[in-house]
Amino acid sequence: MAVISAQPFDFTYDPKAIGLVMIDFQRDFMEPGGFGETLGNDVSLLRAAIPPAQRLLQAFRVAGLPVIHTRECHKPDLSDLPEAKRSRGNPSLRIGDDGPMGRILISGQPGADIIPELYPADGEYVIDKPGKGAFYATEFSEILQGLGLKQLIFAGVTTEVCVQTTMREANDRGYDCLLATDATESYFPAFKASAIQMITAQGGIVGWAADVDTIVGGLDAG
Ligand code: TIU
Repeated sequence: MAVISAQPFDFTYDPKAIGLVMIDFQRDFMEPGGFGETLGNDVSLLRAAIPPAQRLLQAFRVAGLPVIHTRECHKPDLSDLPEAKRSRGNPSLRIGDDGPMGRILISGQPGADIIPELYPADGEYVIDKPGKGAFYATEFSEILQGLGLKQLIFAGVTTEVCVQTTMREANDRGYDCLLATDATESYFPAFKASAIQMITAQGGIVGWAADVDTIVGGLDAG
């Protein structure tokens, strides 16, 4: 077993059973004109996560370790979009409406794709998910089992929504989950800080947290 120094204590992992999960680094959340902005958010806040996420992704690629990307999006016919999700709140454009990057949060549209800075490489997994969590109504669980993974490193947006939801789902399924604190961002800095505290409190009730340089250093040593 190898070790990454983390909060609330060292994260121990099997170098043959660790994978990187990149949550929803999509244009719809990260760029103007997409879903995030229609909800009233300043999407520029998320961009700080890009350089650390690039370093983390590169480290996994160099090490030849598995990478799984997710995208929150819906089928063009909206058959996987609950009315409760479409009608929630008061966005300027709803899911499925036409926007400057194509239809909002719809599979195959430019806005639903991953930003060029973090675009998946050949051989990496890409999962389209209709919910906030990556396990609901997807093949994520089967992919993790097929790869034999036991420990997961998480990056992505937004910290307290899709990242935290997926970490909680993974934790309940028996995975050790480590959040890369500078490779995740929220539209609400206070929520990001609180999410990290919630995850690591009570002896790591949901998981662990460490910054990218520490994680990459731990991978190199492992
Ligand atoms: N709105 C918000 O903060 N997030 C989402 O709707 N989805 C994800 O976090 N991916």
